[in-house]
Amino acid sequence: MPRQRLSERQIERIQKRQERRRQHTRHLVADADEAPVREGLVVVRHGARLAVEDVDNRIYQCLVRQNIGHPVCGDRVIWQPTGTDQGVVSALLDRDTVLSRPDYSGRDKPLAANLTRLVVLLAPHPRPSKHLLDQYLVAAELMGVRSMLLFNKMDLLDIEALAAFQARFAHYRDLGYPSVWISLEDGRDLAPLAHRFSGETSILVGQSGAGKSSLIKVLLPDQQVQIGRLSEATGLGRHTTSAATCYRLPQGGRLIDSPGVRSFRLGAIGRSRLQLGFRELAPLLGQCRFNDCRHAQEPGCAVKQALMEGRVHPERLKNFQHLAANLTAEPQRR
Ligand SMILES: Nc1nc2c(ncn2[C@@H]2O[C@H](COP(=O)(O)OP(=O)(O)O)[C@@H](O)[C@H]2O)c(=O)[nH]1
Ligand SMILES: [Mg+2]
Ligand SMILES: [Zn+2]
Repeated sequence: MPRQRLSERQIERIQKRQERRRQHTRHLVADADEAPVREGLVVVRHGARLAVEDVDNRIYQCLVRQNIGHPVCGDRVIWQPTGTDQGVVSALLDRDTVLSRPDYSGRDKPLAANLTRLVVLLAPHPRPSKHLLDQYLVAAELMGVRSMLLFNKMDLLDIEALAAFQARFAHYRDLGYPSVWISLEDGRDLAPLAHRFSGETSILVGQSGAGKSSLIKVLLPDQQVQIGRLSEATGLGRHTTSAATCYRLPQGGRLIDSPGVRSFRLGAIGRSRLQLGFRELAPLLGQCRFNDCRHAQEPGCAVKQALMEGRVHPERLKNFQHLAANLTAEPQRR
């Protein structure tokens, strides 16, 4: 914030500009009242503006009516055209799923909607963080979306290192998380991969440098065309797609690149919800002798029992405990 006081003339100028903007929006919204309503898909959100894809595949730059919520990439909306390439969004349709994360003030902010699959990218470099991996998996479990682990850059490992790396993550496959090992560099095992994405709306998440953008490039031969179409529609430059962006796959289905999810963390969930997000711990919820069992030293702990019997992997329990210790305050029960 600048310390300097604004002069009266400056204030007047700013007010005039704001009024012009309001008039402009009112004008657009009034025009929209005449036009027939249509359904569309939000491809990307830039500030207050949305790029909306119509049923005829055209992209429209849309403003959003007030008080309809916060449409994001992947949302289905009702909108009306106001010009050749412009429109106004008047309603946000119900979401099947939504991935959110807390903003700077701790409030949940939606990132992408109507996902059917969460794809976590991992690679030998950057060093994988299993805390981050488990947070993604918890988020997916809690929103009811299937997830998948995609291990990239296998070209960097020799046979022994590959075996060791696979062993480190074997318990995820045992938990039922599909795990796929690829190299975008040498094109290893890519063909069956494209198949897995067809008909799904998948979001790519993972540490920066794991290969998300590289994967998008490989799976979308016309990515540059799609980006061009988008930047035209949004009026923004070609390389400004820093928000979650929904691409169309040639074989059907959608792929969402999510630069913003790099620093993902779970929102204000309570301990029980966190436990429900660990699929092997979920059935043990309420099974301990004490209601408020922390699964530490308590007698009659179902989780410790499962750990001893090998039904729970020690590393997953460690990550659970770590995440549980760092939870924000338990939200009020409804
Ligand atoms: N050796 C190797 N490098 C890769 C592979 N896939 C991607 N990279 C490189 O890893 C770096 C980060 O990739 P990028 O797609 O930008 O990662 P993002 O941050 O997740 O989007 C780039 O320099 C890529 O060329 C791979 O399979 N093998
Ligand atoms: Mg990237
Ligand atoms: Zn317990």
